[in-house]
Amino acid sequence: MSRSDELFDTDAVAVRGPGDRVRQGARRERLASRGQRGQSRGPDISKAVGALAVEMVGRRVRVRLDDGRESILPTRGALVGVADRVQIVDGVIVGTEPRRSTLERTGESAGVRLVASNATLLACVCAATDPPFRPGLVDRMLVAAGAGGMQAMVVLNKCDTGMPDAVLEWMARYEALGYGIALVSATDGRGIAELAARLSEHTTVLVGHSGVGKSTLVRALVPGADVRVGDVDAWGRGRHTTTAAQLFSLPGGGQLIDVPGVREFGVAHVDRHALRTHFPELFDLPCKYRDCLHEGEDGCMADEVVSWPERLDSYRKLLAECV
Ligand SMILES: Nc1nc2c(ncn2[C@@H]2O[C@H](COP(=O)(O)OP(=O)(O)O)[C@@H](O)[C@H]2O)c(=O)[nH]1
Ligand SMILES: [Mg+2]
Ligand SMILES: [Zn+2]
Repeated sequence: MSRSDELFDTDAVAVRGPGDRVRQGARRERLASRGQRGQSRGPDISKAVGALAVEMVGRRVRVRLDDGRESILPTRGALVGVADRVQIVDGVIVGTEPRRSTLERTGESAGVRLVASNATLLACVCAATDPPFRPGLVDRMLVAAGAGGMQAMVVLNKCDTGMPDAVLEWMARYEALGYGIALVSATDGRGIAELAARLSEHTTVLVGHSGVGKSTLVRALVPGADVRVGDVDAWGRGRHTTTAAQLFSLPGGGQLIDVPGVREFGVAHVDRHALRTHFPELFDLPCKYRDCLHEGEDGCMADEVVSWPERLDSYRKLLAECV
């Protein structure tokens, strides 16, 4: 499987490089500090206005103020994700409030990327055949959800085009592992009302391979939503894509974050000793050593106990990538 870095449809996502260096807004910050020569103070946070980040627009951020007004603002020294509560001083975003969750993925060359903030649920959206169902990609997203501090579910979209047994079997496995599942069609509407009810208590981030129908799902769940992500071509790349991520309010309650599709989802930022905690079937295995990493070492019981060898393969593959 290729791990080429063009993972997201657009590059317009916040980027955190090696050593946590905040690159986003770095140039702007340099320019700004040049213009401020002679001024010794940074932004006066006591004068900050709070707002909600609702869309990434290139390197700027659309924010919604508490009175409902919206504005597209630059950032200075702040790494912002959609659904962050931001602090604004003099028309510039200078900080974010503490997050309740952080969805991150590792890019091949650009370090760790912030996909979304403050989601309580990750909905991993898949299709059975177009594009093909990829359990390995699902597993990565479930790990990223667990590591970032949110619940996770798997949504099989495009059920109007058929539900192959092999895919239904995978969905049943995820359900048996304790993840929520939903079988839906964004185009004929099946399963959408039930899904909306389940999302009503959450800020949900929709993630999945390009072309699985995330944006179409947003339109089905939020009638009239102004989804700005364009069509996808045969390679799953967005055309006319001007936005990286967008937040929507669900009519029945809850919020939805649409992010551009991924072809890969790196989780190398996850601690390798914590990785097994994001695979429910690896809890409490009767291995010889309590801190067993389940690599099949002496006294490891994983190969005998775990029912789905594909999941164990998936775990070991990720383990090899993790720090
Ligand atoms: N048959 C079928 N096609 C769908 C469904 N949902 C989305 N599509 C189509 O799949 C393609 C990709 O959808 P899109 O929402 O752009 O995918 P995204 O890249 O995940 O945002 C579009 O041609 C959609 O019309 C569905 O439930 N059934
Ligand atoms: Mg989309
Ligand atoms: Zn073991």
